[in-house]
Amino acid sequence: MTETSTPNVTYGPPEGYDAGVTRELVLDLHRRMVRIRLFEESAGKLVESGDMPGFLHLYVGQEAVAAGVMAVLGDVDQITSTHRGHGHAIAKGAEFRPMFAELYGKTTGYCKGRGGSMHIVDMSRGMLGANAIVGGGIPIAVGAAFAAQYRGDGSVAASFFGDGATNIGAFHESVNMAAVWDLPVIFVCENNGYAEFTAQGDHMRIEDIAERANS
Ligand SMILES: Cc1ncc(C[n+]2csc(CCOP(=O)(O)OP(=O)(O)O)c2C)c(N)n1
Ligand SMILES: [Mg+2]
Repeated sequence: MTETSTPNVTYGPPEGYDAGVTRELVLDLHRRMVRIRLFEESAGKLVESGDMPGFLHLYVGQEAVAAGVMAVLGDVDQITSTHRGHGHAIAKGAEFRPMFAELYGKTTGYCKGRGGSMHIVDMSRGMLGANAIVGGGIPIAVGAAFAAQYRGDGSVAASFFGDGATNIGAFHESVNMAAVWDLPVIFVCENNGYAEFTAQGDHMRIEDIAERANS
């Protein structure tokens, strides 16, 4: 019989390292991620079974991005999202019931059932909207950041978008205007390596997409 032994691995940061990450923050991040995963798995099964009408772009696997950003934003801060927007709404605090109602096209949904999966808005929490138009949320976030700067209330806007969206003209116009006007906007590129069915290497010539924000 072969003997197996558990390697002596120590988990966690090295001794003396303090990233300022508290137990409360870790639990908060975990809760946001688990809420997204639970929602997405349920929604996915409901569409597969034919119970829920329409089509969904799920956020499974990207939960940490929304959780990490939203954990440091408040209700006063605003976000714009993508066609894959359930996770952003949930991480910003959206409730499951009106989310599901929206996916079912019911009047009790966030947009009274008229928006559906790709247009969920929750203004009370600063979720300005998912967006079926790739890159469509980016200039909207710049507008929200301009409004925040004009009000002078110290709030920020964050825009989530995919690698593919950085090939859209509005992305380049938005980052340029935000830079020129020093706007309080955070651009969050969720690079999952694909724009629909096209691998990153086939739809752009650079590897590090952050380079696009340099100028
Ligand atoms: C302006 C526009 N062009 C094309 C499409 C079709 N489309 C839907 S999703 C998608 C790919 C988007 O890729 P990416 O931004 O990387 O987001 P991901 O789906 O990977 O999260 C495309 C081209 C669209 N919805 N809007
Ligand atoms: Mg992508």
